[in-house]
Amino acid sequence: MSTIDIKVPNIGDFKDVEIIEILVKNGQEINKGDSIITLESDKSSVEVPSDHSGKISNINVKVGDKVSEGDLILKIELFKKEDIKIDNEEINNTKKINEQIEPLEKKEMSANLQNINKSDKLALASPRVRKFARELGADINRIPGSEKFGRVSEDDVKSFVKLDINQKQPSNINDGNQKQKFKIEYDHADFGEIDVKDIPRIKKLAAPHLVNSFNTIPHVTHHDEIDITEMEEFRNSLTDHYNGEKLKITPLAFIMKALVAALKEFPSFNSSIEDMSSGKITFKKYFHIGIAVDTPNGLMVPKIRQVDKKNIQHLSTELREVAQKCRDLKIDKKEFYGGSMTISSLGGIGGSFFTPIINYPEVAILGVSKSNKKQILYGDRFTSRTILPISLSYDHRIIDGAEAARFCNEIRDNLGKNFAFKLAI
Ligand code: CAO
Repeated sequence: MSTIDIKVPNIGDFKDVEIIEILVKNGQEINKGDSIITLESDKSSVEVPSDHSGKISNINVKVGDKVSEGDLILKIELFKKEDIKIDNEEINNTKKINEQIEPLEKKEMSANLQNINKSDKLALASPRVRKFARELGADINRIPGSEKFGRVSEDDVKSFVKLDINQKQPSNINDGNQKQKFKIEYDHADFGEIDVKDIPRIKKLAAPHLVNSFNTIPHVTHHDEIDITEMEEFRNSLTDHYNGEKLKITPLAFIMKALVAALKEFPSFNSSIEDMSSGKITFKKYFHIGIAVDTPNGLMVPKIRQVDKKNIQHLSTELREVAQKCRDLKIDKKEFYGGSMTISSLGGIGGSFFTPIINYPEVAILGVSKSNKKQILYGDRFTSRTILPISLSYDHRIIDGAEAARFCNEIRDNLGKNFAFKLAI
């Protein structure tokens, strides 16, 4: 079986442009002309088609990579001649069937929604329609296409979004599309010079998730202060066994460990609720902690896996590497899924206390602010201690205030009086 390279063709002005979608998977069979990736420049986006039919054997690029003409996209194993014949017959049959089908009625679309949600099919759609769906926060692969070969049109996107909102959201809840509801009655430019820019893509993608979390979960935020004097003395005393140099370990590694020890005592914080009406809650037995990472493209929340099984130094190094991957847009999408609870740390920047938004469908998030030295009454005299402000936002549907306060006490003890014991686990 012969293998062939599929490279970026000559596509006009598109040089060193970002890949925003990979439309195929390893092992997938594709036909000549099928779209394989979407590129997006500052001005527009374009789908790159395959110039051969065959089975994909190796995808050489990932979302976020920048490519130009001639760069290798993927390799495909060419079909044998008989396969091509069968393939063409199938296409002809599909064509005939599709030509007879009327565009789907709304009712049918609603029923199909359920099936399509479960499948992992990749949608056929033009770059303009894909962009439109992205702007509305809709996953194009979940939208039933009413055109030939199931191609998704702009009207399909509109119907899907309307149905999705009607099915999932009570009518009195803000769907994030406030533009029509609260249109301002003046123009900013009337008051001085202004500059209107595009909202970065990652912020646009995150927006519906934040709005959904804020609107769905009744948040309460519990603030506390933790005395981490001994923890900080210990952290600053750590040296490399081999060269005797000071180890650079982030306080966040200790906080992750303390959080996981608390999650073991309070399993309801390591749970997820996707749909309250189902009456079900999922308890997770793993400890993958999400860390909010500030990047030039917007906030990302990758997971640090199996925090319970890793030591402080390992966690610190892994966190640094994962944060860098996010900033370089080299992180795989699946690293954003499957978390226990999230930590949002502004400790390296500043401030004391904030109200973090829960990373839906998780049920709590720990906000960490900058530790400071404070004079406090310690025993019977004032002394200087290092104090860490924390802010725990929790889902009040499932967690009561008293439980949240106890959970914070547990974190406090794990970073304070119990910390040597807990870290040894
Ligand atoms: N108190 C005091 N100092 C702290 C601290 C804290 N709580 N946490 C970290 N620091 C110190 C670190 O020790 C480091 O000091 P040195 O340079 O002297 O070693 C410095 O602050 C910088 O830390 P950092 O922020 O670069 O690294 P980190 O490991 O602490 O955090 C990460 C990593 C990815 C969480 C961070 O870089 C980041 O992106 N933070 C922003 C997250 C965010 O935006 N959250 C808000 C989301 S809205 O909910």
